Amino acid sequence: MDRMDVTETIAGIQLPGHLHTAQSLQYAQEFKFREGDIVIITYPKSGTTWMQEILTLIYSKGDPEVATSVPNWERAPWLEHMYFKDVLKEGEGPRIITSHFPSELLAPALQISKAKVIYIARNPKDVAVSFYYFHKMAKFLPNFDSFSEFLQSFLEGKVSYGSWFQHVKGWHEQKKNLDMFYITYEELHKDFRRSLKKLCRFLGCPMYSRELDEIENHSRFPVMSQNCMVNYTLISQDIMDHDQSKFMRKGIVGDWREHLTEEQNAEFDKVFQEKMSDCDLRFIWSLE
Ligand code: PPS
Repeated sequence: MDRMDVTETIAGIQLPGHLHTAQSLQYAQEFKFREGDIVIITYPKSGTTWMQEILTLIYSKGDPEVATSVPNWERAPWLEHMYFKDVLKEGEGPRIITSHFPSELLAPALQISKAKVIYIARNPKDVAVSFYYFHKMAKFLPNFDSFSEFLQSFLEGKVSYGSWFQHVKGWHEQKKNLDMFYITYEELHKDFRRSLKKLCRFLGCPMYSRELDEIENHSRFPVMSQNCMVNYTLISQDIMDHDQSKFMRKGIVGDWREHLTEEQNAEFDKVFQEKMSDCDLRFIWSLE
């Protein structure tokens, strides 16, 4: 059977069978993290690829050689993907592992390890817009007839990878139990240099100013969007159709303003307030 048409389910969350199998999900749940591992955790479309690139560049001291010659899914593979076992590198430097799993599936294993966790959150209105376009281009995700239909499912948590609200709240609660660096996509935008320095301190990686310059330069959106090792143009058109939408689409904060109607925005705010009332996280909705 074509895995493009298969959906896997774990903990009530649906995941594309093109990337996940029952075995890969089992393997991910049993995975033993170890001291030195760095785990990037995100809800999709929150800045995963950006962070994969930043980490690659931190460990190469700003040299773009690896970032421009090895695909991101090999440098920082997704724990739950079916190819994970085969590509996880055992060599110099830390193992960099990525995951979209919610906290209930991964936090227990991380708590008994000394792995470092980097969680990136993005304001959910921009996540919804980015995810909608990703559904249009990624042929392994379900079709939605309109943005409004997608938005409804997103707010109800009835999309692939589950509820944004549960993901963000669940991981935020784990801050106290894990060696975690929590950052938002918007903070990276607002003050990249400051965010980068904080991240380097968390990782225990001192950097010279010229190395920070190189990292900043090579992880800028215009540079990354031309890098075929991160822009997914290496993937065939029948799996990711870049004519529908680019993977590196806009890379901005506040694009939701171009997409949500006043009614949709009011409905979003209502659901956000209800679901986040027990959480003190604050999001940046626009940089203007
Ligand atoms: S995925 O599919 O979960 O791995 O996607 P993810 O990488 O988390 O998110 C993709 C969005 O991140 C944007 N992006 C960036 N923004 C700013 N700067 C840089 N360097 C950058 N790299 C990726 C990418 O464009 C997607 O956002 P949208 O809003 O769709 O443009």
